[in-house]
Amino acid sequence: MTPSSADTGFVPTLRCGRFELALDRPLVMGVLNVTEDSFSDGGRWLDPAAAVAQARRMIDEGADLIDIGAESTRPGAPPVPAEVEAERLLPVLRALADCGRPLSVDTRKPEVMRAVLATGLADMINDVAGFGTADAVDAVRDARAACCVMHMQGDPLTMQHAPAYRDVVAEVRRSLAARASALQHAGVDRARIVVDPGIGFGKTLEHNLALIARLPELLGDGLPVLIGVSRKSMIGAITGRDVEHRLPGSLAAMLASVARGARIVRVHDVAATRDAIAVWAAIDAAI
Ligand code: HH2
Repeated sequence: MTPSSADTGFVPTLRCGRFELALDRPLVMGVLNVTEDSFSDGGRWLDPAAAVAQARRMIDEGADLIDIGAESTRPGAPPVPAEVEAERLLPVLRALADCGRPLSVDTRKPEVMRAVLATGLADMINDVAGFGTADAVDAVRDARAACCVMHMQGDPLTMQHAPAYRDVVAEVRRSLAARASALQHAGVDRARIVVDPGIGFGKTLEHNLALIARLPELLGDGLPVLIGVSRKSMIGAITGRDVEHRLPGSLAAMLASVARGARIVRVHDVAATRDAIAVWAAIDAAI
């Protein structure tokens, strides 16, 4: 069951750059990694023409948004210089200007945020570091883009060394609420903010499972929740499957999240995700 807006008090629409997104059904965000080394598809979409074709394929399959990233955040990933990141992102953004879907940019560097926002084509900034610096907040405050505030303990180089929490759900919730209020304090409209518990970012399998199982607690602050479980190592840990064979497990975790109130799901396999949500929604509507 999806908690209604009356139950949770969250904002039913998201202001997202050139778009206003109704959050009355789960939205599918297709992942486009313009990288050499992403954990599941590194190198496949590094060529701008291949990246644009993949984005258009995901749109044909029913993606509601496209999330474009040019730096892998898998555990241990080496940082990509800001200029390289921007050089990878800008041609793809420009080529997708007329694609009819909001374009999200997955970056944690304020200079990259500024470069993509200057084009007017970045409808969301997805910061896996959760806008934790004054510079990142400053980069987005006067824009129209939505802000996805993700929780990460540590940074990608070291985050999986020994993640530790007393109560992971309470701590993630508190941290996301604090970052969201810092953004609002700086002038970002609340209707531009989504939060994400950051599955796999400085978390053990048990932490990830608790965050999904207790996702309704994250809705308590009234902000829409985005979640990414697609192909992640938690799916591999449970099923024993390598990264190419994690779709069934990913769909199960995605549906468990949607059933607990997630409003945007970040996925690599758009068509399969749309089908799974359609079946879940049909059953949910029959109650
Ligand atoms: N996961 C990844 C990257 N960005 N952003 C948000 N908001 N939530 C997530 O769960 C999330 C994210 C990791 O997945 P992927 O982009 O496929 O891999 P890589 O970081 O190796 O490029």
